[in-house]
Amino acid sequence: MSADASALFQPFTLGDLTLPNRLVMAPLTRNRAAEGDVARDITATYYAQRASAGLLISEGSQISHQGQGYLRTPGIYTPEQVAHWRKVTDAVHKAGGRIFIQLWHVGRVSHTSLQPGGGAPVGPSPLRAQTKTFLEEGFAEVSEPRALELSEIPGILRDYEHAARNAKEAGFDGVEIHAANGYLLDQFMKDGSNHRKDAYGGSVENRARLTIEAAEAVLKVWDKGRVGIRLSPAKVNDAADSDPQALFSYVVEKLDALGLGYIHMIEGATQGDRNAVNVDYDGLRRSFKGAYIANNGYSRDMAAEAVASGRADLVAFGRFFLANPDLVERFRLNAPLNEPDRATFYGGGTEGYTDYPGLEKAA
Ligand code: 8OZ
Repeated sequence: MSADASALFQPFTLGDLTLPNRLVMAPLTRNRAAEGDVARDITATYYAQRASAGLLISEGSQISHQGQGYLRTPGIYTPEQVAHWRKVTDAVHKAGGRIFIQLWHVGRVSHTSLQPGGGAPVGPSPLRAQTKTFLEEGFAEVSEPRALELSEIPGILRDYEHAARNAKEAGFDGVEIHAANGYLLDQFMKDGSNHRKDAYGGSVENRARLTIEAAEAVLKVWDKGRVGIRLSPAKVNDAADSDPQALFSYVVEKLDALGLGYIHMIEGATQGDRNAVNVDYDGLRRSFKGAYIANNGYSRDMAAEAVASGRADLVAFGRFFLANPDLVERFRLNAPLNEPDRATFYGGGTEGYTDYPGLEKAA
């Protein structure tokens, strides 16, 4: 017998939005954008199929050409990208859903072939990430980055603001700032990847500065209830911090002072061990007055327990939503789930994207 999961189907008030249930679709990179890094029509279908989620969070979408690190990820910095995203948000709204866009700058996790003018990717320090990216030829080592000049930082903040404005024009319901998983903002926050000696390096306050300023840039455009942020205190690749508890206690306190709508917490190692690093997530949650979205390896019953006990307001699911467009209904019925097909996660077309069957078809 499974646990009572009724807590997952109670509505939740996020700022001025009413979410019909506690299930969030996590941001998922799918590498299916068309020429110009615009969302395709199949992407509108894909998100609309999943519109019964309490909230959809889009795949990471680069805020600038420089912010791109993988082939065929969508952008949110050109008029064409805005126009194509508009088709996605219209389809989701028509299907009764709500969708936030995830604003992404990869920082050093990129390749010269994806960068403007074939230049080096940028990061806090000239330290190469121990990770791979995805190019036309398949997986490849990321390129050696160069350290951002202090004088370049205002331009990056303008890119966040510009992308946030575009997101509004594209019809999104809000934005999520990607400050997790070893990308630009996470690289600045963690002392393993940030060796700077200026106002953006050294102390916790300095390392957190870019993340807080990016949030402030987005808040020039959006009401605070419509802005969330994704964090991953645990080690991801080599963007690790020597004291994640101290770092993220400070970061969450500052985000709380800004009044953001939610923090979206990857508990433990991304796509890995939930207990990878000893971080007091409950403590971080308690120091934040907005909503708490829990993520990473939750089952239906774990999610129900987390929401019923008040440990989380919402729970985000990646692979379950990827493979089950009607995940909400399946959880309600405690029905079996489709298995995600790893071979079609990154790149391709409709296969493994819009062709996962709903319950009645599967039956
Ligand atoms: C998988 C492949 C490429 C990018 C993340 C945006 O980890 C990603 C990502 C995941 O946040």
